[in-house]
Amino acid sequence: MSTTQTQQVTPQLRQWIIEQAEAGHGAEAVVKAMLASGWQEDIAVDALESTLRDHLEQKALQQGMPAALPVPEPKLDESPLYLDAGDRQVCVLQNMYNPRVVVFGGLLSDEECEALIEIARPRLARSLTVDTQTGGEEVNADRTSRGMFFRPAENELVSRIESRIARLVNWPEENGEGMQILHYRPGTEYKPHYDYFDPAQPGTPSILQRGGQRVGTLVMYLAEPEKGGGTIFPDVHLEVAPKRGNAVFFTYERPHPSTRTLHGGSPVLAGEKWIATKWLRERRFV
Ligand code: PD2
Ligand code: ZN
Repeated sequence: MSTTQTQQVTPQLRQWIIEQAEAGHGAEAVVKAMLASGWQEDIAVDALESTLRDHLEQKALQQGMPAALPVPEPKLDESPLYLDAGDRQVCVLQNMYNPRVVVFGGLLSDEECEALIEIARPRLARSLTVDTQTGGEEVNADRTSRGMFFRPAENELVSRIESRIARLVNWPEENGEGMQILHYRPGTEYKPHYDYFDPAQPGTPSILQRGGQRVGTLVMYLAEPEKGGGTIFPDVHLEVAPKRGNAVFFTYERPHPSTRTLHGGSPVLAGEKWIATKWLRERRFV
């Protein structure tokens, strides 16, 4: 076949790809076999990725899992060291695919971190979590920090950071919940949890009316403790250091533990930890 013509991916080819994967052949071997049969590389790779993604999704639905949703995604396909976030170049320190976790360096300047803390400080109260029974808010023993929420675009600083985040992770600014600031003193923590809303809980439908599911979380470190206070992902034994100006970003394409996004703020042992959290929804947050 001439390489200028578009090669058509047939149902037979898709079936063959699934059979290869089920027989335990890795992606590289399958693409190599396709190239040897005359397939163009970009078409072979696309066919492999889309076929296996659709196949896995069908299996997930058959097993009763919630459907996968589109998620925010930084542009990391060519492994750049820096990403252009509009008004700032942000460093990519770590990139993990399962769970989907990216650690950013230098997302915020020291001045921005300090200014967020100073504006938030007089407005702090004991942190609440969403009560999934009712959709309201409650004090939770698993979350001993103090916190406050900014309204979306509440001031110039918050608005600037929200635009930067939207550009960094390619997700509409209007889908973001108001930024939350949390302050942890020694002994306080946020025990491991998922950030998505559990579809089985009775309060979830009313929460979802405000913009659908949460699909991503960005935790930005504003002040670093001397010891402790890392963000942990127990399923994969990952701990992200709470370094000022850095941030950990993770996404969850379905509200299900298979995303391996169980995470927590480990106890602060010395010093004070301040973070800003930005949760991203499927749709415009209202
Ligand atoms: O403070 C943290 O590291 C942390 C851990 C888990 C924050 C959140 N979750 C959150 O704000 O959702
Ligand atoms: Zn969380």
